[in-house]
Amino acid sequence: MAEPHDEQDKDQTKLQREDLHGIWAMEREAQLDITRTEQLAEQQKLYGLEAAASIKDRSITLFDRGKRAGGYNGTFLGVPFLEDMRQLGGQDVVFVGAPLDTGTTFRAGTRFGPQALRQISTLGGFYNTDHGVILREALQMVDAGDIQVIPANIEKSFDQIADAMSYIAERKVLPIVLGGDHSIGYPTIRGIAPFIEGNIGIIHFDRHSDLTETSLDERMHGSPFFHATNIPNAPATNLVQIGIGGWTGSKSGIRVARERHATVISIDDIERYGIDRVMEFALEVAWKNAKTIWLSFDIDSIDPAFAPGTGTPEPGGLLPREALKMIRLAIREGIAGMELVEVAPPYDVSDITALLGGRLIMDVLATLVESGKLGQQPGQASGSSEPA
Ligand SMILES: [Mn+2]
Repeated sequence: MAEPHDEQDKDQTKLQREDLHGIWAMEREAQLDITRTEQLAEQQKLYGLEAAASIKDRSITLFDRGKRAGGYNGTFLGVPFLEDMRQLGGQDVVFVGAPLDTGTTFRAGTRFGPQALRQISTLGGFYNTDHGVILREALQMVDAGDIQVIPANIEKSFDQIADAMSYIAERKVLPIVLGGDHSIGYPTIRGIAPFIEGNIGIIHFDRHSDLTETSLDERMHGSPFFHATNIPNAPATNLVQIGIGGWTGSKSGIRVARERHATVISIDDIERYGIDRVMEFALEVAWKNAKTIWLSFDIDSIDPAFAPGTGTPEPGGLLPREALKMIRLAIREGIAGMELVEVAPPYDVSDITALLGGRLIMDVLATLVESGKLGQQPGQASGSSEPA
């Protein structure tokens, strides 16, 4: 076969099919060696685990173990990347990305949320003066990389996320889910619910109620809690929604909240009664006859002046200091896990939204250590004789 760049290129004779470089490339494709690629794919299938039953292409894994595994920018806080998911178990915390924005109805971009959270998370260290905690000492943490979502199909993505969450719940490691739009709030709870012996209370920070059955004919990011509270052990009576209000919410969601007897706490309530009283009330509702709590934190619950990098910004939200104080109170009795959703890097400025999101996660972990709900408290490991 003639090389395409031979002297004969310059001839003015009629072109033949085999003169084309494109035709040469087609022939060449059949000769390419793919031994290493196939070996790697086999290893990725083992390490990434089997995909959900609804996924037809069985080369797809549950956890992404391809070239984007672990995010483009390293792991959350720089903790070890757990490449082989069969090794999950015995750790205190697993960070896992759900890079989905198929559930957004207007401004997409949250598929880049996990990597933005990971990248900026390494700005700080593991030590925090306010909590008096060194996270690396107190907790065994790994980053599982991202769940393999199916961007063209939200229901298959839900199946993947639910299966991944079940896998983590079964191994009793606390999941910290890096979103992703808020549609993931349904499959995360669906995945862990079967492993909770009793009811799950949901503490949900948001400017939007996210209780609409469908948007644009699908279960989107305004729908997670309609479907999550249909799960028998996640009743709406244990759902507390904090920060709801403004012009971007949905009327039908508020109707569902009323019909199902969910609890809605507005920004005005927080202003009027103060953070301590409101959170005491929220905990009472969320924990009533419940075994544990799921924390679902939408970054748009914080005012867009501080968190502009999000799909549905709504002016008048929480101040960062209020939010940090509120989540510390929200989780002091422990949690089954949390998700931090709706960080959309394309709209962010100086990474401040991702920074705040990561900071909320770190404060959750430090609070769990501080309150003795997770890991080792300072002094425990070394057998220090400080007074109890
Ligand atoms: Mn929201």
